[in-house]
Amino acid sequence: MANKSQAVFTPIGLNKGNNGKIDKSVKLPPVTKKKHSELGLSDQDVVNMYQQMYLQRRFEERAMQMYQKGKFGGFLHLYIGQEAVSTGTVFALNDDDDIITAYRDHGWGLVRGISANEGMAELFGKATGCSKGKGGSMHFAKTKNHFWGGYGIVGGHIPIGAGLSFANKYQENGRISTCFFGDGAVDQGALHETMNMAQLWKLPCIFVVENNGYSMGTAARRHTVGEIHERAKGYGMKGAMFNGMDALTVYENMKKIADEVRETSEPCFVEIRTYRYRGHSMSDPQQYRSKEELLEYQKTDPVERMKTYLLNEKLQTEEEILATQEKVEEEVMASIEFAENSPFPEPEALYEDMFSGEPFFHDDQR
Ligand SMILES: Cc1ncc(C[n+]2csc(CCOP(=O)(O)OP(=O)(O)O)c2C)c(N)n1
Ligand SMILES: [Mg+2]
Repeated sequence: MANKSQAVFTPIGLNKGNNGKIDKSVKLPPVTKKKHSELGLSDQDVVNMYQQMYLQRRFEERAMQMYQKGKFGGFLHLYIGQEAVSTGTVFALNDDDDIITAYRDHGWGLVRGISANEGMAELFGKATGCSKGKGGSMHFAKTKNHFWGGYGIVGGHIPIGAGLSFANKYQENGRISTCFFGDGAVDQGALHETMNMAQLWKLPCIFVVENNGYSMGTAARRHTVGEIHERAKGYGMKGAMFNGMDALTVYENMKKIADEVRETSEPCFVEIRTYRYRGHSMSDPQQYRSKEELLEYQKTDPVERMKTYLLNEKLQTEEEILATQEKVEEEVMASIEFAENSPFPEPEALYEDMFSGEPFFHDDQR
């Protein structure tokens, strides 16, 4: 029998009591050195990217306040810190490429065309929301814009992401699908079953792990073995890993990968390293990480970085940036008023949107 003193236990991993050393939960690789023009982005594209990221940030900061004021309940998982991933990706994809994600979905919805009004009303559970007030924070969706929404079961939507690319391949429409999920989903059986099938059937799908360092209160290095992006090898699948705190880096890599997946009709498995600044959800006291760690990552803030880029490259002046910020602020404040003044769904709405056609069983069962 092994000597008790040799037994190795998982460290508690609080990043506390380690002589002030900051043990980062995810190591960020370097960002791109290329300028936007070298990446094929216009000056206006970069201005738009900043505006989008700032909208995602302010929308969620206000949503958090509204939640704290008790304006709405349920779950609220904030994407703050991860905005470069959604923004860089959406600018890299075609507008009709499919996107599906997990429950941390507000940023994705906004950048894929859900208005601040539709988003805020959804949080408030109002009929004018993007999911008619029946989805809430975790279920933003706008299928018209090929945004298939947020899903609450960890890893549960991964087969659906592959299903979307199966449909695209079957219809030979030239579209690809992208399926985003957290580091907490990489060890779910659904991921492995899906990756096996996707590689076997050569589905044009990009599987993307947004590794934000934590799955609820458990650091990635404590819940998963090895390097996440290396899982691709087990399926003979192409893989990549890059920095997700810089929208230009995300754009550069996602554009290259999307072009290749479209061209070859073969899947790819990608790990994007990022960081969430807020707790897992609103009820998280964040005992599992130190303030110092959070501050370290905030130094690489994606929204601030883009603002600095605009200024350094002389794409906009301080005044112009301020004007953008004010415009966004008005949009977000107006969305709160819109949400408050909108009606709740009628009780009958419970029976709507359950089936793609008319429900057939009501009459049959009488
Ligand atoms: C199948 C399943 N198990 C457990 C949960 C509870 N749960 C909700 S979120 C979460 C953590 C997921 O973390 P990650 O995938 O890293 O996403 P993140 O919250 O970091 O965006 C867990 C375990 C769930 N929703 N579904
Ligand atoms: Mg995570």
